[in-house]
Amino acid sequence: NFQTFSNDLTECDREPIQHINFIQDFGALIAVDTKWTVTHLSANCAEMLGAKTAPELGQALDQCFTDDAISTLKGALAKIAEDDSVERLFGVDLAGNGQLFDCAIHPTGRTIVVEFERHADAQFQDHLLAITPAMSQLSNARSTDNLCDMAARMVRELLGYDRVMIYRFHSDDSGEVIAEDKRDDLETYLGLRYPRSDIPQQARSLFVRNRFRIIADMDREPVPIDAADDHQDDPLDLSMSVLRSHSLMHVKYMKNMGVGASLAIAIVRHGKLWGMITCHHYSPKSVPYSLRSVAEMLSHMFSMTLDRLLIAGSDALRARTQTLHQLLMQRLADGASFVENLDTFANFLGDLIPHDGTSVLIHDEYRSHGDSPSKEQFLALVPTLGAAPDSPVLAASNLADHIPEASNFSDVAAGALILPISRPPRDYLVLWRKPLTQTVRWAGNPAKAISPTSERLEPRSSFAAWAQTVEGHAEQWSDDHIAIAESLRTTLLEVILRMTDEVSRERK
Ligand code: BLA
Repeated sequence: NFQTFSNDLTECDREPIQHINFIQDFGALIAVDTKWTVTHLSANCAEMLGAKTAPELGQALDQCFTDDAISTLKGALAKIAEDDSVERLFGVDLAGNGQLFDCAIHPTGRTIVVEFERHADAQFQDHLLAITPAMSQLSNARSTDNLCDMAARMVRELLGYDRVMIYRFHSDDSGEVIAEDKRDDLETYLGLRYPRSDIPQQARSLFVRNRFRIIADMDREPVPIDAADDHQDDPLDLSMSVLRSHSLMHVKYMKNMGVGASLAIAIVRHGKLWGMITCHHYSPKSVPYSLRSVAEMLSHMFSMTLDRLLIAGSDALRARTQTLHQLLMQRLADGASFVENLDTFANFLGDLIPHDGTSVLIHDEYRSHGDSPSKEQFLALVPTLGAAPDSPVLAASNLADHIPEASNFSDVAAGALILPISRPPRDYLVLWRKPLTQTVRWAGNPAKAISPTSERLEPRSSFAAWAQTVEGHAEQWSDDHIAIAESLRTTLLEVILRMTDEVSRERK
């Protein structure tokens, strides 16, 4: 039942994931204080560095790392000018024994965190060479769809995961798989929706700060981090860590999906999570740090291109709105009746604002198209609509929540964009949207039932949970679309006003 989900959620939202005191075993971690004395050590340091060279808690780090290595690390640290920056170094001989490591270094409070993993030397140059062609291809994307398809394909080609998806977040924080490239034999997740709760609030905030998350092996035991005696009480903040182990809830979710390894890259726009690139592999998989860095650069190019395309899209929409204004005014000048031209108008508007039906109530005459209420059903709303002061556009994804009479037809038209087009409000133009549950389908094997009572930590039940939260709701109207409707309403008001003048002149 729904209530249990929301209890789960608060639990999830509270889990202090930045203080998970474990790392994944494909690397090791050392933390030092401002004097470079070791305060924390992951239990696998000796294994990574060799027993002879591994540092101990309370020891000065320069007793086991060479002076060269220490000064390289200090140099990288000195470059950090902004919060949440992490410097990376490739191929550092930490202990002076010829063993090379790829390192990430960052400060947290008064502590410095050094993470290192074995250097993938042979392929390093190949990884660098992959950048330029990939970047230029991405930057040439023609549309957001094209960009997302291309990015999914490219990331899969580059990193070799079994499935790469591009997710987009909606304004209610639910998510949708909008592009996918995968192994042929896997069922598709394209079109899959999932509720906001699948990525709890604190995980989202952290994801905006630390935009690259890898899980190399879901089944691997995490490695604990030990603290020196005088640091037992202050847990290391691993917000910006590269190696941090993940929440067990999330790992369970992934395992339930059959996923053995994953990679997630946040796509941030205007400081908010716009979406993410998510990779699944059905067996363990780790990717060298250098290659991960290339993927990260690609994601920056993705974000920049996305920004350009979205701005261009808004501009184009505004230009088309302008054309519609002109068309309307011209038709009116030609003496055409607005009601008679409803079809043309609705078609044009439908191009600008996706919808499933239209209604127009004007001078008590009702006309409707597509998925829309009957005249009687619509007239039942009018007292409530008319009671509102001369109001701008009303956008509802669930009209019945605002006007109970709308529940009589919410199985046909659940969402409404209502434009009052006369003063005082008496005439209306309405765009309708069908309930989402009728337009969005579970993208996986339709033979498997969707049951909200099955295990929650699984995408199918996740989809069912999402379907439950949107019951009776249509797709939300976007800010761009609401703005178009607002501006069109002004033109329409003029049109209707003139028509009304004409009618009253005729009557005299
Ligand atoms: C994190 N959940 C995430 C992340 C993704 C998802 C992409 C961030 C990835 C990462 O840090 O590696 C969700 N991933 C999905 C979904 C699909 C996918 C939906 O591939 C579908 C195909 N998750 C839950 C529930 C809880 C939960 C019910 O579904 C809480 C009880 C928790 N998800 C959860 C937590 C994190 C997370 C805590 C952060 C993990 C961490 O950084 O430690």
